[in-house]
Formats: sequence, structure tokens, C-alpha cells
Amino acid sequence: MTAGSIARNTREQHETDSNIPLAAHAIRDRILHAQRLVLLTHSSPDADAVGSLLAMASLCRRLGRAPVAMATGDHAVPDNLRFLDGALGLTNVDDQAIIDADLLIFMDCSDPSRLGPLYYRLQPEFERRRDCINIDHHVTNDRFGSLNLVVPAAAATSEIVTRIYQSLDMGIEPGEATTLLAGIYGDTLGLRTPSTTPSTLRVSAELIEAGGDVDTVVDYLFRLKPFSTIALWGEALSHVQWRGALIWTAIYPEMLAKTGATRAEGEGIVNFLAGALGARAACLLYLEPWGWRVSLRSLADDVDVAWLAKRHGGGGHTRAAGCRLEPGEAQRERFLDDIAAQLGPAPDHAITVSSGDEPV
Ligand SMILES: [Mn+2]
Repeated sequence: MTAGSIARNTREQHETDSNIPLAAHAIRDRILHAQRLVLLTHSSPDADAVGSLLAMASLCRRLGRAPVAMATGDHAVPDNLRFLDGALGLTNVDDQAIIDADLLIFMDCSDPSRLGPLYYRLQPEFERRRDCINIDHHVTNDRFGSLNLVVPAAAATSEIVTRIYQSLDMGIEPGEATTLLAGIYGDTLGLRTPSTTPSTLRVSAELIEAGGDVDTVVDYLFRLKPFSTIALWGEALSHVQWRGALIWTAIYPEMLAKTGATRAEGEGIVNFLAGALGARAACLLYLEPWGWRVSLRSLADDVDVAWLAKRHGGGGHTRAAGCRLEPGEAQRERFLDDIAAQLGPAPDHAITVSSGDEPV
């Protein structure tokens, strides 16, 4: 939880910015040697997952290859990312293409199980030896590829992909620039997270110079929302609670049914909660058919939510991480108690809020 906590993987095991040019050429060679390429990203894909996937698919096409790029999960491409070039051309999960592939390229996945149900259905296919490129920025990445480019210093996988284009002297087209900007803006909440570095800003500036449409990206990622989103936030926020210094709420299937919202429409709630005065961390639980999906966030300098998530089999970044829990209220309660215990004492006003006292 503190800054010195030991994660299984540390930055020292991974790549830095300066490794990207050499890695980019190795990646290009692997792509040129492959006949049947499949590009994959994690389930419930966010803007960086979809953006890095689309931009990498575009890079493969420009190298003369015809990759199959797949978004996985029940709500494959969120509606607000459908404006991206090529988003409508993403294939639904195609098991046979994965079985037949001689090169798999994973984007923004800390490990293959991030593919979700697809991974468990085809697990032997993902475990057998074959060429596999792993491009990611999660420090918890387990380096499952035969070629790994894991740059934890990058704010987004899309930032790494931009550097790959530049390393290969491939001019970035305006549509590609918009896609990559969307990935960077998605993971940095519009260049606002502490993961935003001078390099992130430089890459973003270069993408705007290449014709990236930042205004459209900001509209679709941050401004425009359906009414169902507003209604779902209302439901979730009306159930918000303190557990010590942890602020948390949950999204249940009934809330989705009542508001007509999808799970993805609740994604921003946990970031909003992290700003609660006195909160050392925020947690949003989704009740899924198989159990609880958990998102953790913190704004506190001495809290590492990736470490907290790892205690429960998950992973992620210092400020944003997640994990999965077995179904049942007992599992949820044990998890919340453990996180609250790790975070330390509750702020005074949190106790007041959770005590049920009449408001003054
Ligand atoms: Mn990412």
C-alpha cells in the first residue's frame, strides 16, 4: 500500500521509452513474417484498449498484412468509441481465427486472462508456444509474450503505439492520430492523471499536429452522455457508503434494468468517488453473473491500489486497479473489510456520515 510496497513485477523488469525504437523494428519484423495475425485486447475495452488495438491493426495493414482485430466481452465496443476509424470493422470473437493464427498481438493486457471468458474457453490455445507480441503499460504485466514491450512509464498503450509509428518513420494519418489521442485521453482522463508525463503531452501534441481531432475525442469521451448514464449514476450514488476510509458503492443488475444503462456507463463513478474529501480510496463493485467485478481508485499519494487489488488476485496501476471476487455478500464484505483495514483509520466526517445521524 505504501510507496515501497513490493509488487510481483517492478518497473526494473520492464522496458523504458528508450527501448521502443529497437522493439518497434522487432515488432515490424514479426508482423512481416506472419501470415495469419490476430489482434486482441481486454474484455470491457476502454478507449486505450480500443484505440491501441485499432491503431496497431492499421499499422499491420500498412505493412501489407490483413489482421483480424477483435474486441471481446459482452459489450464489445462501447457506443462512445464507435466514432473511431475502423471501430465498426472490429470482428466479434472468432475462435477459429485465434486457433489458426501464427501471430497473436495483445494490446493493453497485463496477462492473457484479461481477455475474459474467451481466455478460459480457449486456454490451451493461449498457453501453447507460438509467436505472441505483448504491448502494454501495466506494471503488473506478467510478460507472457514471446516479444514483450511493456512500458510502465507510458500513460497509455496508445502512447507506446504512437512511439512505434514514429520509430518506424511511418507518418501518422489523421484518423490514426484521433484514435491514438482517444486512447491517451481515455487513460489519462484528458491529460489529468499523475501518469501524464512530459512525454505524454509531447506525444499528444504530435498527434494533434498529425491531424488528431482533440475536440471530437473530448466530446465523445467526457462530455456527451445518454440520459441512462445520468439515471444510473443517480442510483449508484444514492447507495454510496463509507467503510472506514474507503468510500464505495455497487451497481446491481436491477439498477441497469431500471435505468436501461449498460455496465460500461457506470465506469466513471469510481473516479468521481475518489474525490470525496476524507476518502483514502474509492471502490465500485459490479454484481456480474459470475461474481463481483471491482474497480479501485485513490488520490492519496501513499496508497497503491494496484497492491490492494493484488491482495485479491487483481492488478493495475497505483491510482487505478481492479480485481474479481467470488459471488456472495460474504465475499464482498470480507473484501471491503480487508481494504478498509489496509487503508487505516476512517476520517472523522466519514464516521458521522455512516452513523445514520440526522443531518444538521
Ligand atoms: Mn491502458
